[in-house]
Amino acid sequence: MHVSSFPPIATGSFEVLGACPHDCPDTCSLLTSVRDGVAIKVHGNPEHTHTAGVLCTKVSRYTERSYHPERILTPLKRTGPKGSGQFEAVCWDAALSDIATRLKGIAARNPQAILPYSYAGTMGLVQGDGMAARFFHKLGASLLDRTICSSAGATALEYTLGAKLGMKMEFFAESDLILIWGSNAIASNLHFWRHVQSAKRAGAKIICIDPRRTETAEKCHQHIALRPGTDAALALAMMFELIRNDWLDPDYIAQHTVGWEALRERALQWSPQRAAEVCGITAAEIEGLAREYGEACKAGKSVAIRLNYGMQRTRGGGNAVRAVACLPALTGAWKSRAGGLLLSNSGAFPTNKAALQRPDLLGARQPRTLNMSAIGGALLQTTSPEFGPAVEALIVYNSNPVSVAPDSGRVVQGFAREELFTVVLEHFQTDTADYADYILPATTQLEHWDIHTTYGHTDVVLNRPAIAPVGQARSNTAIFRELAARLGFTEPCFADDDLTLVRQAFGEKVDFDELLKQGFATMTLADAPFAQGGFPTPSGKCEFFCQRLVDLGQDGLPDYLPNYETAKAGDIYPLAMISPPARNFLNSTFVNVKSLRDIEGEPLLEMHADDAEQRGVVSGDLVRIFNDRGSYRCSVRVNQRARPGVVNGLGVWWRKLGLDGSNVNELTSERLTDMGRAATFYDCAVQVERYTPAV
Ligand SMILES: Nc1nc2c(c(=O)[nH]1)N[C@H]1C(S)=C(S)[C@@H](COP(=O)(O)OP(=O)(O)OC[C@H]3O[C@@H](n4cnc5c(=O)[nH]c(N)nc54)[C@H](O)[C@@H]3O)O[C@H]1N2
Ligand SMILES: Nc1nc2c(c(=O)[nH]1)N[C@H]1C(S)=C(S)[C@@H](COP(=O)(O)OP(=O)(O)OC[C@H]3O[C@@H](n4cnc5c(=O)[nH]c(N)nc54)[C@H](O)[C@@H]3O)O[C@H]1N2
Ligand SMILES: [Mo]
Repeated sequence: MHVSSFPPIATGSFEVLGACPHDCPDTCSLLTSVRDGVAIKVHGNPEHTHTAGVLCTKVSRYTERSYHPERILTPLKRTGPKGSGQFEAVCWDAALSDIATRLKGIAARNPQAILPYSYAGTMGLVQGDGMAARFFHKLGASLLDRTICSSAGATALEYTLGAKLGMKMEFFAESDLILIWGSNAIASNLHFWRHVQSAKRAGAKIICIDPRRTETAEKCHQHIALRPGTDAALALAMMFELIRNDWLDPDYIAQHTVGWEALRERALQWSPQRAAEVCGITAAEIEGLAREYGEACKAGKSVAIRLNYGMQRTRGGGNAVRAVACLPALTGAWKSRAGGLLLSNSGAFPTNKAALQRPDLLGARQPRTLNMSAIGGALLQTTSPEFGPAVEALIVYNSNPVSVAPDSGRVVQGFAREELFTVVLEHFQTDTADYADYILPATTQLEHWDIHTTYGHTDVVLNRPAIAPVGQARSNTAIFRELAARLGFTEPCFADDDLTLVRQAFGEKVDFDELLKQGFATMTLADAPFAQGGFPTPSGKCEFFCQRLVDLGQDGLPDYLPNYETAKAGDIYPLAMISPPARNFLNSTFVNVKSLRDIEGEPLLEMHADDAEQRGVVSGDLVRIFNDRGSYRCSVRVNQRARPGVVNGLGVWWRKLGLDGSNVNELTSERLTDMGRAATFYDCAVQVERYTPAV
């Protein structure tokens, strides 16, 4: 039985329906078993088709995280130097009053000197940017460009298909051929993998395209281990082969696409031999891949591509996504519901962001926008006419930038500025919280209301609180409501409670009674969204050629853009480093949960035997990875997961739980992608040497 109540019931045993809050395409429907006010266990909801009663290892430990002995239980005020992690407990009233006074003083001079910093600690629309956005809009604070994860690919998809839309995840079970491209589904999209297994059992062929031989790659029929950042070259060479072998769908191209002649000309410059050089694979691999793809499409089979965000974290990430997203239109793969492509379906949700976030509270003001992927640089800027005022106050929630943002040497330097006033809303004393002037204890998903869209399946999922807040924790919304009151914001929207916010997220567009009853509501979306064309672009077609890009001074056609940092033998930094997710962490979340950290062991670099031999290192050795930005010490594992010339530094450890107080982002750069102004985490050249401790 699912009990709905707030505040949560303190006696008896029952199950509460919720939503997994994490940044993951799966957005599971959760059931929390509660006994006498204590959450005993979270399970996957068996009645939710996409969750199918199964949770990943991480989230099945959610109660361990919520009741963690190091959970922050009271507001904390800094007593030592920034970064030292020394704090004393203070009462809520003192903390909020002091914060309000500080913000008021800065806002009176220039509110743009205040910067909110948040990302996807929770994907909830309410604890994410419900009340917080209202608060910062009313204040007139700087806006944050949320680019740290997906904006290159998302922008590319919008330019090509018109929206973040694609195949439904469940139809991959019916596909005859699946390309898993830049995704480690077993680690980061587990519920999708189920559908791949069904397809495989029914005879489908599965091919993985990924520089790393991931747990997913090794379970596919074929793995193409290209160099990072070379996907556009591969896709263009596939087009070359599709053209040469007449595996195209001329009717679909004629009716539903724009720019075919120009794309054809571009693709014909990309022979498999040329692309093979760039990608570091053989021409035969490319020809074989194109043949599998082209012949299956030509034979009317269902041919699907699962893209994930792994392939858009390099300089040319946007162009790469555009190149791949052209393939299903060239072959007419969209005509089957089990064919086409899926990067994200987040465009399917009729979220009323304006009602939640109230940008109208800005009035006529147009604050500047600062890019979260270059936060180190932004914090180190002084006041200037181009930049505007130096950042004087930083309010961080749902994010751990000192761990996850690139070039952490600069990020740390920025956070360490003595005169910067920093408030961090957190569950734990993260690397970021160590630099706060105030840490405010936030509730976890078990303790607050929220409502979720997803970027995998197409259901809205509701989260009810299962237990009362732990310690003195308050929800993000409650904290921003309190601050709004103290700053004298009197608009009625600052009094909206969480359930009101939950309802505002979709208004009448979602049946709220259905949500309350079953915990989720399914969006209506065509099964084969582009079978008859109908792309939501300005032309109504799939835009191989995109005039909007030309208007921005960019190439209108997808092209291969080499990485900023192309590592070659003989260079000072001859290895390309990627830093994909560790399976048992969720970005930097869960790194402090001991049972999960024990599975990961220690910070790890995977290296190919050839590269290891040249450096005289063997598995288990400590190594120093370095480039001009910094250095990071970790343990090396010499294995087949790494291809020659590429090392895999699995992410994203807390700096203070690593071996030398740093993590992999010590090495990554603040440079941005071609589209979407996104981070280029996987465009990073390094050198590796055996670490010998000084005696
Ligand atoms: N367990 C776990 N699950 C997660 C996360 C996590 O940290 N841990 N993160 C979540 C988040 S924030 C996101 S955004 C999503 C998606 O998260 P993603 O970061 O897209 O994660 P993956 O699906 O692992 O895909 C990354 C894959 O891309 C590969 N890759 C790296 N560079 C390239 C390249 O240039 N080309 C190609 N073809 N492949 C490349 C990597 O080796 C890796 O296997 O997953 C979410 N799920
Ligand atoms: N090198 C490298 N760096 C990466 C990546 C990579 O692949 N390689 N991946 C990048 C990607 S894809 C992403 S999305 C970013 C993710 O970056 P972030 O969104 O910063 O993600 P997390 O590291 O999970 O940190 C989220 C924090 O929010 C807190 N939190 C969770 N729920 C709540 C809440 O309700 N209230 C408050 N106040 N806090 C809450 C958690 O305790 C946690 O510390 O990292 C990026 N960084
Ligand atoms: Mo992400």
